[in-house]
Formats: sequence, C-alpha cells, structure tokens
Amino acid sequence: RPRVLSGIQPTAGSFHLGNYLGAVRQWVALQESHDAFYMVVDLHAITIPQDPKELTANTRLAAAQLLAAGLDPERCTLFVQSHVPEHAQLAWVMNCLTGFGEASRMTQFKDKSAKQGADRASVGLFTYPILQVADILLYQADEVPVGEDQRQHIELTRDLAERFNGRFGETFTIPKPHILRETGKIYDLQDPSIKMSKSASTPKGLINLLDDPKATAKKVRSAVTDTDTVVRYDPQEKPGVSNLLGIYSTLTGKSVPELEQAYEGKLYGALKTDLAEVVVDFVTPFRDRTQQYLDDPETLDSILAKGAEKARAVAAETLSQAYQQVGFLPAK
Ligand code: AQP
Repeated sequence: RPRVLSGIQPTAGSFHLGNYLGAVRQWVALQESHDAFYMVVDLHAITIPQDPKELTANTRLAAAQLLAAGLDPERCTLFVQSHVPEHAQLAWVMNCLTGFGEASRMTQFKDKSAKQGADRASVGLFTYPILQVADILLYQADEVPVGEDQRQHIELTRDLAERFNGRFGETFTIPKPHILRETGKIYDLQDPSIKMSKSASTPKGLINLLDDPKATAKKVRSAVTDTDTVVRYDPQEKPGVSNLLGIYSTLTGKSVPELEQAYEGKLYGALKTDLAEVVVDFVTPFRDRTQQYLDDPETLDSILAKGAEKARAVAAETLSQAYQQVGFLPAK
C-alpha cells in the first residue's frame, strides 16, 4: 500500500472547519487505502510561544479530535511528534542541506513572522518547513494530504529529497501533495478573500468545531456573500457563495450542480439557513465524541504510545540509513 503522512498543530484547542475539510477529512478517507501515519505536531507548535500546561492539554485534545473525526488506530498510526526523536534528528541534517535564501522564500514564514514582528519571530519558525521536510521523508511518504497553504512546503520537501538522493545516493521517496480542489482552501466566512485561519480570521469568520453549535449556526447564517442573488459556484465572481457551496457539498456528499439546482430561484438566506443546519448536524456529534475520548485519558495516552512505537520503528530505520549515507561513523 502506498504511504501517506500528515500532521496538525495542537495550538488553538479546537480544530476549525478549514483544518477538517482541507486535511483531516482526507486523512480519514486515506486510512482505508494507504499505510497512513498521522501526528500531532507539538514540535511545530513551539515555534510560537506556548503555555506548557495548555500545550499538554491541547496535544491530548488534538488527538481526541482526530479520533472523533474518524481516525481508527487499527487502520492508521496516530502519534505525537515529540515521542519520536528522529524528527528533530533528521531535521538537523536537512537544515544543513537547505540554502538560507531558499528557506527565506517560504511565504508562510513571511506571513507568520510579519505577524509576530520580525525581531520576535524565532529561528524555529524560520526552520519550521525544514522540520516538516524531515517529518515527511522519515516515513518515505508517497503522498501528503494537506491544505493548499502547505503546497510550497511539499515542493521544498521534494527539492531537498532530490538533493539528498543526488548527493548521497538513493535514500528518500519523493512525495507528492494530496490537495483537493474543492476543499484545499476553505475561506473565512466574513472575508472570502482570505483562508479560514485561527490567526488571521476574525472570530465571526472562523468556525471552530468545538464551539457552541448555536453560535456556529449564527456565524454561518451571517456569512458574507455578495449583492447578486443567484446561488452559483463561481470562485472568481462569487467567492463567498462558492465557499459556502463547497462546504455544503463536502459535508453532505451532494454535488455542487445538484445544490445549484436545488437553490434555483431561492435567496442566499435559504442556502445559509440550510447550511447552518448541516454544520450543526456535523459538529454536535463531533463535540460529543471528542469529549468521550478526553474523559478517558488513559486510553488516549495508550493509543498514542502504541502509535509512537509503530512510527519509531519506521523513522529509526530511515534515520539510520540517512546517517550512514551522510558518512556519520556508526556508533558501536
Ligand atoms: N482554511 C483552510 N482550508 C483548507 N485547509 C486548511 N488547513 C488550515 N487551514 C485551512 C490545513 O489544516 C492542516 C493543519 O494545519 P495546521 O496544523 O497548520 O493548523 P493551524 O495552524 O490550525 O492552521 P491555521 O489556522 O492556518 O493556522 P495559522 O493561522 O497559524 O496558519 C494543514 O494541512 C493545513 O493545510
């Protein structure tokens, strides 16, 4: 079976609808057909200051949400990044293979460091994409299911894997991004020109899956659309409506043309009211399931321990091969 790997940060507490539709939903589907490795990326989280107690709690919360979303520890390997030390070890090697200018071109760093203030951004935030390169290459992943915002980091992964293989001999699989056209980028409900994001969105434009469903319904009903009245999928001319149709279609399995037909002659209000209901029907059981996993931290921790053991077996083998290729003297 081809292999996939992906990760999510335990930073905000609740996942948002962009995280779910862009990434996690694909993870759930791919565990059926692929040898799947998914992780909570706590090493990535500390590139921005974290409160230690909150980081611990949010790491369990992220794992609970992944299970609630449908990851099955019998079908995939679910683990916490810091439980597998090989990530940081391979990242160092990849750091030494990356050009400073090359790393400086990563747009996510530019955006995030601008938000922090250039002087306050950490070196960790700068090298974050290179840690991500190591994350992917350690598992010899064929595909990486992520949102559109990660495309540039996957490109960097491919470049560095090719560079390593060229310089030291065939070692790493060259991975491909797995990004869905319809849900690769979910937009802010108040400003459909920007992606839904925990740090850029206003609270009204961001749908957190664990928020009170009533408040969530209200946010969907007050989503920004346009001054036209026709419900039509047209991301250029009608980004707000198209975003709502994309979300609607993915959550219900109804195709976009089917939805366009169903709302022919109806106003935006009808679309928003119905979508609010669809979203509430999704988040309500999701919240309950997340809580059930949180209520049993021992089971949760043991799932993560088993996952880390499985992940380490693969990661350790790749790291040892890479170390050998680089020319490090094997430890006796
Ligand atoms: N709006 C989005 N649409 C589609 N996919 C998205 N992802 C994030 N936002 C969208 C995808 O979610 C996965 C996990 O990303 P992350 O760990 O970077 O999560 P995050 O930090 O919570 O994402 P944010 O909100 O985008 O954070 P900031 O604002 O800090 O950058 C990834 O696969 C990502 O592509």
